[in-house]
Amino acid sequence: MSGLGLLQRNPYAAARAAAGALEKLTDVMKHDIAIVLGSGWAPAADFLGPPDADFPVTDLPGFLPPIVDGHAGRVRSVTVGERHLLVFLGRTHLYEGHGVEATVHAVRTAGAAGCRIVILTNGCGGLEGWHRPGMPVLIRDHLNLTGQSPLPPACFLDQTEVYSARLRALGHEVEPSLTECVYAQVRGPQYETPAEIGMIKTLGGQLVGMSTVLEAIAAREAGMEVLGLSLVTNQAAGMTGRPLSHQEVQAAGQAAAERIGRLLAEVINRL
Ligand code: 8IG
Repeated sequence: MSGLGLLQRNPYAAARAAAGALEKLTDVMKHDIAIVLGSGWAPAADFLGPPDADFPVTDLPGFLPPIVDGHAGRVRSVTVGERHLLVFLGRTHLYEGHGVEATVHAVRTAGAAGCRIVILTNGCGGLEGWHRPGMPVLIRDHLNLTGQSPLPPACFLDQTEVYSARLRALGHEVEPSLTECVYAQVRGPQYETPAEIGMIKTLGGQLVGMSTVLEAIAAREAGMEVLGLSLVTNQAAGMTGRPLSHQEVQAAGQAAAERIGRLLAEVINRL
């Protein structure tokens, strides 16, 4: 199904249309918690429980097929106790060039489907000396370095607590060793130069990646509570003396799959 014209003309109507299609495909009238699984996190989906429905995201109007990752581009509906989870395996990135509306369509669809909580996950580079590949980190706050916004003109959204303190506290309960960091979203698709990493550090960024921030803004606009979870898959450019490798990034995700899958499942159990 396409629906890409509507997405550009009226992204909120497009989200309602996608939520309508989701209801038909899943037979679930209202979902409760949305989870977006980014780089390295897709294998964690299996720890959330067996899906009641599992289909390509392109079965929903307004969604694009994935351009990276074999595993990605699917949607699951998973029932855990009384709650219906809406799980997106993979996401549309800003660097794909389809615009901000396409990058936040999953979050807006989740809001239109009834979700009041969204868990945004990603793989990222770590800027702190103590960051190691395979380390999960809670997002405390963000830097929007994309120069873009998903919001309509003159929508002066409050951003004093984008990443819910309540949900971060639950994360600490589940895993006391979790730290909190500031995540910076850049457009990509190129990784940073060492000079750009120096700039981001000076600005207060501790994690760098190509997702999450615009989605978190759209989620707050929709009134959802946001939990941000990053998986450090590599040390940021210039920190190791070696170039960044996409293979290394994927290997870190594979190695951490069980740990971060259990972490996600435990957090969801406490929501
Ligand atoms: I995974 O080091 C992953 N995504 N911008 N920089 C940026 N994005 C990333 C990185 C990184 N690692």
